[in-house]
Amino acid sequence: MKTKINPMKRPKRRLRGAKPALPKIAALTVFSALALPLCGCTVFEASLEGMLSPPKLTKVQTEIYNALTLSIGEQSELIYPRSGEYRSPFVLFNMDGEATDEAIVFYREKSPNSGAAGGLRMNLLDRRGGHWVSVSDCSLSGSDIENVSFYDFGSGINVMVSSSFLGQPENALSVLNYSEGRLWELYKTTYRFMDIYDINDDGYNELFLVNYDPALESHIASLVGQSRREEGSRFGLLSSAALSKDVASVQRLTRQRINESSFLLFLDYSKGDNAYGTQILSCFSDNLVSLDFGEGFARRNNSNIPVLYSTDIDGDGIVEIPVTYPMLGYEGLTVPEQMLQVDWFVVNNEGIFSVSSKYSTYISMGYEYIFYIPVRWQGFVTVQKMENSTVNFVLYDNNSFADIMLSVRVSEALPEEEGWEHYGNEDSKIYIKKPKGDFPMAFTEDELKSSLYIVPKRGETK
Ligand SMILES: [Ca+2]
Ligand SMILES: [Ca+2]
Ligand SMILES: [Ca+2]
Repeated sequence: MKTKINPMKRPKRRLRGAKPALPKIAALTVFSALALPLCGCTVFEASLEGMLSPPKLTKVQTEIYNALTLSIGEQSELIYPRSGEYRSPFVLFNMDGEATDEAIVFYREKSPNSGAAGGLRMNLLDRRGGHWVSVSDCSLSGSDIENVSFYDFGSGINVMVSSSFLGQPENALSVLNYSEGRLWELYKTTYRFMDIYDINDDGYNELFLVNYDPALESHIASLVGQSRREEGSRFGLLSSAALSKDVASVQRLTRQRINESSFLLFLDYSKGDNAYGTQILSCFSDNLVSLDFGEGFARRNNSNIPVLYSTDIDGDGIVEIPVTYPMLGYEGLTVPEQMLQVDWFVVNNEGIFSVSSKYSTYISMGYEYIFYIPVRWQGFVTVQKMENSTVNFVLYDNNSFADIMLSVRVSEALPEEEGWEHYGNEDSKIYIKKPKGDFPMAFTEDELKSSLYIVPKRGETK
């Protein structure tokens, strides 16, 4: 359910809990090495791994730690952010107009008076007269720091701190800046999905957040950023919109530019129970509006098809939205048994928004290729799954598989059986086999080239 902050434009998702337990042990070890009055047994509670390679604080970290304990005392535990670029309890970053770095330290109060709250806090230290001095301290929601990042949203550097609550789908977010010698909290919220992206192409990122509103029984999307509407620019909520009621969790955000100030946002989501959909929002002058297209672009997933997202599959700047249907002849089977056809829809923008189907395709299991089903095959040809990552495109006649039109195989080497030809460039793992003889539905070479598209490996361009 939970999605982490994406430091830059496109997601680099991290699995929750992927970080091993080492950092916490390390935190205790750091603490016990510096906090002398602790009883000796703490050291022996550390794992063997921790004892063999005790984390050493650098000179700067030691100076910062000493300045921190001067300010808050020693009854605290350093907290390691669980994901992202900054994984140390000591984060150094230049946050203001003055040229040297400031330090942020995350810690948890150990005082018995800290009550039911998580006791998470952050302390900001700056250099004064050649020494580190604690200048600001604030509490944070949640029980663990998930991610720390720095962004300029249009009015100087802000620090974003995400934290999680044990066993809850929400994360907390605080956006703060450091000016006039203290920390200011500019914005605070909870969220279930977040993406950070320059949604309106003004050169600065915005936050796109989704959270669940129990009163409305609906997920709400929010756009948060630097407002430039009035003379006094301000960081905060720009607009929000309720999403379709069947949103259970958000998977991914994709954007399409319409013109200078208008954009379409495609929010792929799970409805639960192996059903997926896409919510489209328009964003005009930073105003989010949910668009309703009735069916909601329903799709299923099974072991015969990769997970599909809204994406610009043909590189023309227009986002295509996937919708799945059982292939001819698979309608009566259960979803796990079905071969699925994927139709891709686009939004037409002619005064009012409407949608239309652009392509019908078969997508290979590992997303190695997209087969664009030619119009003259539609309604007549279906797909038969064979062994060795092979599928046959076959005529479907009288409720049964008939003539094979084309076979496509994904293979590291040329298949041993006769008739297979390599298809595509030299890196391609695609082999094809065409039927012998003349069929009315057979492909010409040109038709084949425009139908069978090899998906570039990651890192390659189209
Ligand atoms: Ca500075
Ligand atoms: Ca922007
Ligand atoms: Ca496209």
